[in-house]
Amino acid sequence: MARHLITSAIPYINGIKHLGNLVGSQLPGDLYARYLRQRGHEVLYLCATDEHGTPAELAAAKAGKPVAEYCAELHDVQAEIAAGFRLSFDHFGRSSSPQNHKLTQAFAARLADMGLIREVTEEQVYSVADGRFLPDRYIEGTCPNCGFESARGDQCDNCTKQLDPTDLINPHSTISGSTELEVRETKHLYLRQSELKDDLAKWIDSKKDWPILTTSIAKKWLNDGDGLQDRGITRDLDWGVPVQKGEAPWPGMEGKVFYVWFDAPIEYIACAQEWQDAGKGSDWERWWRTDKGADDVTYTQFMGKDNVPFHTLSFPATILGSQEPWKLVDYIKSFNYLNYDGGQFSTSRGRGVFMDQALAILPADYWRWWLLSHAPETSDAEFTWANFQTDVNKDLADVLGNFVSRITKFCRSKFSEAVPEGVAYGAAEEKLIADLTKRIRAYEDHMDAIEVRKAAAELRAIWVLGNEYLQAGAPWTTFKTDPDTAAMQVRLGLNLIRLYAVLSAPFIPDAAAQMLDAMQTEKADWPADIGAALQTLPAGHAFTVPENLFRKITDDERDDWQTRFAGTRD
Ligand code: B3M
Ligand code: ZN
Repeated sequence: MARHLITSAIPYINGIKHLGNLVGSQLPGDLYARYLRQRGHEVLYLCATDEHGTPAELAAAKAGKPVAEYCAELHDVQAEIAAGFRLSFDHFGRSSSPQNHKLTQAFAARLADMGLIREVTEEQVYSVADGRFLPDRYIEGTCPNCGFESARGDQCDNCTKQLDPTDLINPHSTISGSTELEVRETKHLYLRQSELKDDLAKWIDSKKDWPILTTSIAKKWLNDGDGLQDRGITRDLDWGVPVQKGEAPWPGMEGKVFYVWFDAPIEYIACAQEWQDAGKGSDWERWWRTDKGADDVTYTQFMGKDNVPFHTLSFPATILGSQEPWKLVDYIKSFNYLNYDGGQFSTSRGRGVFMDQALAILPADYWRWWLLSHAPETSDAEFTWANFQTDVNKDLADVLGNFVSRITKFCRSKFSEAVPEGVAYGAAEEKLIADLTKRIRAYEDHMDAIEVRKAAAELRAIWVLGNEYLQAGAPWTTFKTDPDTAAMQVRLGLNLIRLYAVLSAPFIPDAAAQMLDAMQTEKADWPADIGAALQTLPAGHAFTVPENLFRKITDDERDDWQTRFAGTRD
């Protein structure tokens, strides 16, 4: 029994995430958490909404709501959708929580005490009418490059040129529309990451087992120099964690907040406090403080590749710089991108399938299975409706669903809705048990190594073994001449359904629960001895025939969905 802390990158609050976001962080985190719990480990699986920063403010403004209200609402929306996908977070927190405010301010104070924060005076655009400094994207004007009239202070959306606010022609504030803008001096806090470069390099070098995707990004940023420049950790925004030195004011920093990427990873820790404060657990420090027992914890993070620099360099810099006994991550599982039908998912253009839409058209398991079995691990992957239809129909309906339905229906019609006895398992069954054992051990190895696609392929192969056994044993034929052997084959098949439920639960939890339910058993312990596992349901044990475990996706549905999700949501 080991203890596992697991976090998935915390999704931005500004809207519902698409399937590409889901498969790169939350879904594989959930897969791993479910698997480890089933194996008997103690797991704390945390996620939250990432609620600060300009995107949150902008989205709230667009929705015409105060930002706090907007975030509270969207948090609940995201929590409900996560539940719909059966994401088994022990807590789904909020980076805007009081716990995170306090902890973020405490980290900043500590880093300042360690001499790792310096104050930098910068020039920034100030809006007299709004009475505030404006972040780059709150300034719009005409692009000096292409003449586009709504170019933002950081970039022109028309010609993609990176801009400085002072490059814009006729700049104005997007808050008030005012053109009364001045360049004024303002102070910001910088985290002296460069001081920590050697410590970080040593730490990253010690991680021999990390995925290449993770270490290659980490090392690129570490060695290019870019990644480890001192980093501004404050912003001129209203919404965020107010810049304070712990509980004390920070002179000169009035009205500023911490940069969203400073407080967001700290939420991984604060989330454990929220979990405890919500009455869901106790002793959060046991998970996070190496002086309070977290030495025994294995900590695994899940994220898309764009988040890797922040988790391999920035957040570890916060932790290492504090010289306090916080738990550092042990393993970072990162993912490439999932593309959508010949292009990219696009939140702004509503291109692709978003989490709420996915659940509205099919149950969570269909998505979970397809997404996980096509997880973009070694390269980017692509979602196409044709592939989704083919694979879901084949794997879930033809292979797993068909196996369950054939055995249960055959038993009901030829015997009864109870496990028949028949003869003892013979040579064919021993062979099947040996094949299953080999594959199940390989499946465990892939799951332990978080090789998601390989694990899915192995699970599929485990399902196929059952169908091959049935095909070869053909109980419907055997029954005519040797009903006792047919009965034994069916007994094995029914036990195999139970075993499949146990093994498949991390991928398709609802179908697995339905299968266990149909087999009228709660015996779901992970199989040690496969032969013994296939004797779990004794002769006479009652079961029911599960209705519609999986249905097939029709060609009409496929075509309809393809058109429906091609773009421009709303
Ligand atoms: N919210 C980016 C993202 O959702 C960011 C992750 C924060 S993890 C601390 O991709
Ligand atoms: Zn332009």
